[in-house]
Amino acid sequence: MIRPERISLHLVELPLVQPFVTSFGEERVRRVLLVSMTADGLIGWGECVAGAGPWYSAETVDTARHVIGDFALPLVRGRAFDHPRELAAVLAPIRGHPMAKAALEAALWDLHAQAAGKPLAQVLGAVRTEVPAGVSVGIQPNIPALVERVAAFVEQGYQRVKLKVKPGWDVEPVAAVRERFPDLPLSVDANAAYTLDDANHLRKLDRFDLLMVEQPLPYDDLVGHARLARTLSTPICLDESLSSPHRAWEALEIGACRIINVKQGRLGGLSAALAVHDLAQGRGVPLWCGGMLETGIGRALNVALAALPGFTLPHDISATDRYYYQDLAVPPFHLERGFIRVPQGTGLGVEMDLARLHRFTVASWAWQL
Ligand code: OSB
Ligand code: MG
Repeated sequence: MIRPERISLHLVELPLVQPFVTSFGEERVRRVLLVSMTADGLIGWGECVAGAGPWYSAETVDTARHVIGDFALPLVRGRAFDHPRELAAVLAPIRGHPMAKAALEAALWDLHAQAAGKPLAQVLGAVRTEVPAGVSVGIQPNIPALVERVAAFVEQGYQRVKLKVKPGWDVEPVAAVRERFPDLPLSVDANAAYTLDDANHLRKLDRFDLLMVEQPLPYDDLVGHARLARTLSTPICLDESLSSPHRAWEALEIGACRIINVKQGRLGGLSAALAVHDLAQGRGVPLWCGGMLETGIGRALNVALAALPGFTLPHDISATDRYYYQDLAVPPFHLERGFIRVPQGTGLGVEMDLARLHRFTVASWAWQL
């Protein structure tokens, strides 16, 4: 039984090693909200994956703070939880805001696993001790710079490279990387930058033997993806469109995707991610764990999730030094022969470095429950 006693939010600004450019914008500093929850002498940590602006999805760091502080907290106050999966029902009166909800649920899972004296991965049902690492490469200033970046990641041992694409930065950069690395497991992610009118253009990607094309069309266009899927030989993977387990079910039912990018934040929490895992496993749909430039707290949670049996493709889970000079959590995640090791300590299995948290925090809030 977990009875949360105190919840704090920490707004942090952590400089990225490299600017990260996608079809929806450029990020140089990860502005990120962390949640700590205390119960019975333990501290659980959760990371909210919302971005600084509403570009990936409608949520932002500030909407998450508002929804957690003003609406979720009153619903949680005075409650005790036998299991973290109970939280979703408590927060159900709040429409939307999956990332805000997921951050609270994450802290509860950390507490739950710590109280059980087990690693989170084991509590979730992990079957792996390490997970295959992929890397997501942002849009670069020019093609030689891209090929050089990809070469450096391949050299480090990443098992799959995902290239961010957008109209005007697609066929040529992909062709250049494919020419240099004929056998590299390669995918592209458009972050919703195309429409169905671009179907003929997108078909040009079929010649590069890509593992998948991720979220080519707008987030709310499942039918468009199903139509596009009928004209592409490259499998479609959905990210932004899959905002809940039910949405994932709909997408599979109508043939809008053949592969699923699982992000617990986008889906509304780890319990929702587990539901998608079971749905996909039952249908033989391959899964991989996406990323949102998490700090070590969110990364530890993703690594634990990716250790489940249904996760069979390399993830957007990279080594800490690919994102941050100094992470908030210790120890950092390293690449070992192209894999990231699943933490074996209790709970998340990483420790928040409180001095660093303090150094990078720009605002904080706390509530006694
Ligand atoms: O679409 O997968 C995405 C980062 C921020 C927002 C959306 C996405 C991404 C990435 C980075 O691709 C994945 C990572 O954390 O390594
Ligand atoms: Mg994506």
